[in-house]
Amino acid sequence: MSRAETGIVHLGLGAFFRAFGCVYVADAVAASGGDWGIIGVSLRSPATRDALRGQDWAYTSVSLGATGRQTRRIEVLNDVLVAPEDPVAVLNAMADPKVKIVSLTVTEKGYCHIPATGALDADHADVQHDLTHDVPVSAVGYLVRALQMRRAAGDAPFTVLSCDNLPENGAVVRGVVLDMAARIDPDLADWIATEGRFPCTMVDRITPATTQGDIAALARDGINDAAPVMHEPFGQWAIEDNFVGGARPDLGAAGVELVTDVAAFEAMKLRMLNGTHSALAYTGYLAGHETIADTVGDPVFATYVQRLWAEIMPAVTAPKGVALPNYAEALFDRYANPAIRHRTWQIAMDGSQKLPQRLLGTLRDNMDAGRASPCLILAVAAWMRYVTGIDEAGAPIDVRDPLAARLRAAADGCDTPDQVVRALLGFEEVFASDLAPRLLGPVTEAAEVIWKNGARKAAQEIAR
Ligand code: CS2
Repeated sequence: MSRAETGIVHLGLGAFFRAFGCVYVADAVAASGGDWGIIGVSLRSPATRDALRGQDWAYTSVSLGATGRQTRRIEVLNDVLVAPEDPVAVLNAMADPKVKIVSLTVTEKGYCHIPATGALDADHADVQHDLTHDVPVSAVGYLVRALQMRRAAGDAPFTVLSCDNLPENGAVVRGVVLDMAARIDPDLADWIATEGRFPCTMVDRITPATTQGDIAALARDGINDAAPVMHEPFGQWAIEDNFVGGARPDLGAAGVELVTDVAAFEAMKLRMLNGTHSALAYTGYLAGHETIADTVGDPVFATYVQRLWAEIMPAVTAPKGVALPNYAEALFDRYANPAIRHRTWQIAMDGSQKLPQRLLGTLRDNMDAGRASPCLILAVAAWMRYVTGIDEAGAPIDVRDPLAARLRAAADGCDTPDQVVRALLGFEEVFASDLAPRLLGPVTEAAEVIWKNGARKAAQEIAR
């Protein structure tokens, strides 16, 4: 079968989008046709491009169930560009009027926003660069400059489809794009505001990073692929059906839920899945567990995560037709899937960008309603312990976070856990200024237990 012509440019071609969005688009094209081939863009490293080039951009998607695996060849990519090598090629691809959608998985920090507020971080070095150069470096800059080219050519804008784990991700990306555009050319910002479309989405598929061991295991079975993607069988994609000119693949035929309001799905997923993922990542890592499956295989954390859900559910409005306890039950089974080796260290990355939407919003709602949340509080304290950069055995932790150096420096200046808590609550990018004082007492109490007895014992004490 010949490949579909390109209709989508995707920014941030990591394992997640290849295991998720590409598979749905391939299914939609198989069901209903259309020119919805994808040009992938790596914003940093050439590794994926180098691995896929020799295999004509095709790769294997490996679905890992608890009782066996299924492999499938995905042939929906038409090219992979590496932005730092040839940024103009990326802009030209995005400006091509045949491209109707520019989708993004650039992780939370890729939006150059202030996590606690959602506004563009105008002091961000990449933003500063992009405001003064025609050839950008940030994803936001690429969107703005490519939209500027489309407007200058008299073409319609593309739909911007954020697929990152942010609440109202469409509104967030729209906000940062309009803010940057307004600083460059207010008329451009007006045009984008009127003509552009930024549907919100909820994306869900657990996709651990592919390891050399995964590649070798496939090769032993006769599948030679330099860049396969490994993922759980489950997948859920809810999208607000709001595209420029209605132009999109027949995603409904691929099982995507096209809805008028995605907010309830997003809030449920961010708080119940990503919130507990982060809580288990920090506590589990400190307790010496390598993966989420190992962590929930430990009875202490199996109880801890159930208690977390009990704290979170009152702060979640269920989307129509969903029963939250059933959703939690299904999540537990997904976490326990032994075939998915999702490292706590991987999920622990970029906590400063994740905490507000995953844990702190829920905590705020619970505090406002007078509900205690000791398990969520423990998760915040465990994050603080984690970003000190030293684990419970005294060994260094490789903390990956855009604020890692500043967090570490702040913690290094402290002698006691209560000082660490006070110092880290002072990071206003993470903790809104009205929230920090309310968290001080309970987080200090939890931190004292973690520092003294370790995260596992602390979880055991709370989640009895
Ligand atoms: C995880 C997510 O790495 C992380 O922070 O919580 O990537 C999670 O696996 C996905 O959102 C699941 O859909």
